[in-house]
Amino acid sequence: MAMAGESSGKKIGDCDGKVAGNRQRKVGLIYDETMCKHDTPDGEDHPECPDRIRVIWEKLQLAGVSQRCVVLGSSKAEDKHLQLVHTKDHVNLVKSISTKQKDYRRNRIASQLNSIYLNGGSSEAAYLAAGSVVKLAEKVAEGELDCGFAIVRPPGHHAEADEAMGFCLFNNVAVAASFLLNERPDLGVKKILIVDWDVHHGNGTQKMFWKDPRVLFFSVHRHEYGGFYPAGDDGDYNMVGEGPGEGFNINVPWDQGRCGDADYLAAWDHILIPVAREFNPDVIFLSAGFDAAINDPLGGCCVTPYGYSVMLKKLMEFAQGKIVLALEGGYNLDSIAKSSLACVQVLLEDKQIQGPPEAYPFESTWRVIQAVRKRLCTYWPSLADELSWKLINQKTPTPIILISSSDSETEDDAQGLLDQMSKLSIENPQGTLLENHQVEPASTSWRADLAKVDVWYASFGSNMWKPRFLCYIQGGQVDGLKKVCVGSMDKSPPKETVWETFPHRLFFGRESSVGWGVGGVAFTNPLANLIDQTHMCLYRITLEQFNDVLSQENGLNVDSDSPVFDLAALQLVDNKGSILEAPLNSWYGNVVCLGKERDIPILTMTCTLSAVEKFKSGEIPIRPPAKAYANTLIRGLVEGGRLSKEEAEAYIDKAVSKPL
Ligand code: Q9C
Ligand code: ZN
Repeated sequence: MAMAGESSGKKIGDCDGKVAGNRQRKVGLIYDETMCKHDTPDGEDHPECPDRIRVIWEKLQLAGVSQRCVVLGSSKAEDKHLQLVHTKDHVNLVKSISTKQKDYRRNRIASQLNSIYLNGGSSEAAYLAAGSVVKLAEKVAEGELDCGFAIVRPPGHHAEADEAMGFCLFNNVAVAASFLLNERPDLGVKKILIVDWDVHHGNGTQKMFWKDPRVLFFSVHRHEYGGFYPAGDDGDYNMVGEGPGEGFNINVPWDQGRCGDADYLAAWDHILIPVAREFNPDVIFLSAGFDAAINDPLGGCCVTPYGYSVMLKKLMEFAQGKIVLALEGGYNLDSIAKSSLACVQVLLEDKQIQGPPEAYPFESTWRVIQAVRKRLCTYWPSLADELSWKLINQKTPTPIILISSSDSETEDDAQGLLDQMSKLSIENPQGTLLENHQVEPASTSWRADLAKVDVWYASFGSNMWKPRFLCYIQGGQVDGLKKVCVGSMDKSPPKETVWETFPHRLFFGRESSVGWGVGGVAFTNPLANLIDQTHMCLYRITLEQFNDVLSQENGLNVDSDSPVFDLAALQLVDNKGSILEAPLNSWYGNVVCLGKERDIPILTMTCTLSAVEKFKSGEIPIRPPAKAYANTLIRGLVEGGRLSKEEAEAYIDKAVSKPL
């Protein structure tokens, strides 16, 4: 098209004297300290903090790259531009925040929103964030700049037409994309690709362009079957758009939280890049959150600055390199500064930075990529071919984080399980091959380390009865249980016991168990839901003790050289909604973090999601609990003061009779 063929940057003139075609690209940067005024009203710490944009700006200056860019002042968005994607009410609400005289009025508004704080600086920052992306986009579309990076906050991609959420007030990128399409038709921008690599799904952007074929929205994010923020089905790969927009919405939903460069680049090479080639955008927006970066406290993924630079480089092949980056999330200050620098160096076409050694995607990554390709291949023929067997065999086996069980012993042959585990090689995302039993040198020091960390062990089965749980700590046997426990190495009792209710489904299944005889044992659906409520008894114990409980439940020895569930595993699940699926056939191959209680993670153990499917299909039987087992649960609920005897019996009956 006409605009796209014109050379860019002619209005500003060559800044470094290189001839056109081989000249230094004009890279715009927008940063404004005013956006730091948006902060928590009470000075409380929050991951979405003012320093996020400061550290990025400082990094670019220290590295000497901002000096090679065109630095622009920020601009406030105009209401009519905001209203291209937001309702009038929403714009007015955000505007009104600064006029409120008192924090409590703002706090009231914020408390009705999902993951939002507000202070006196919030309105101005939100207007500047959106307006700055508009300004940068306009200059890039005009050709005054080649590309650019708007270092803005608050972020935008969760903000919906009529709703602020997920730290986002206005949807900065959506406002700017809509501005180009609707307010500046003279610039000839007819097709826009929005790439969202923030670790969270860009729900707001998706909805705003759901039926719009002019905007191809691509989001890659942690999804975990709807368990990761923003929870639900919106980020599913089946969400492809509607009406004229059908096929113009692409989600790549990771089902686990350890993805790194290899996984992201596989999504690029086998989904995004072929589609971008077919779509042939006039301009690209990048919702550049850096919370999939290695060491991000919310993301849990491990994309390196090198990974980001390669992903960006690949996008610059399209739209004549007209690409507008807008900061979204990213909460490790060091990681976001380094990742941002790597990206600006790509925009400047500096020499490619060095990366870590070649690694392979996870097996689950190939599964997701294949599902996405299949769902979208009618709209994008370049996705139609089956990926070659050779390609998808280049994979990292899913690391076995733990083999856990719930409150009842697993029926799997524990030694057989151990044998299988010892044969497996585990590769980490960086590609270093680790032999399973050499992951950690044989050591007894793990006990000392893990003894320093407390967790809440949330029991929903027989362990709710304290004497039964204490068997796992102090050793021994209780009524109805057909075996003796050895106890934990550290025999100190739980420091605290509290009861809580969680939105998960309790059910009973399997034919019989060694410990309790004929009848099912308790499981809880790893996924939360809005209807069900499961009572759980939380014991505050050390991570060392938690390991010993796990081992005993699995029939393993407690004097192992290495922990089953170590600090790294804790870090991986330390995020509400995280699920670790053990790829083996154990009954309770899944540890789920249910959230936190006074900043201490709450862990429970249950079956995998695939087992839930088998319970549903009848492949694994649903069975009422053995009598002795049910009595133990009831005693737990009654003696713990949680329910009356009648209530406890009714609670178990309901879990037994209600279909899954
Ligand atoms: N249970 C961005 O990265 N987490 N937003 C809230 C509540 C909110 C992230 C957890 C995460 C929002 C732009
Ligand atoms: Zn995010």
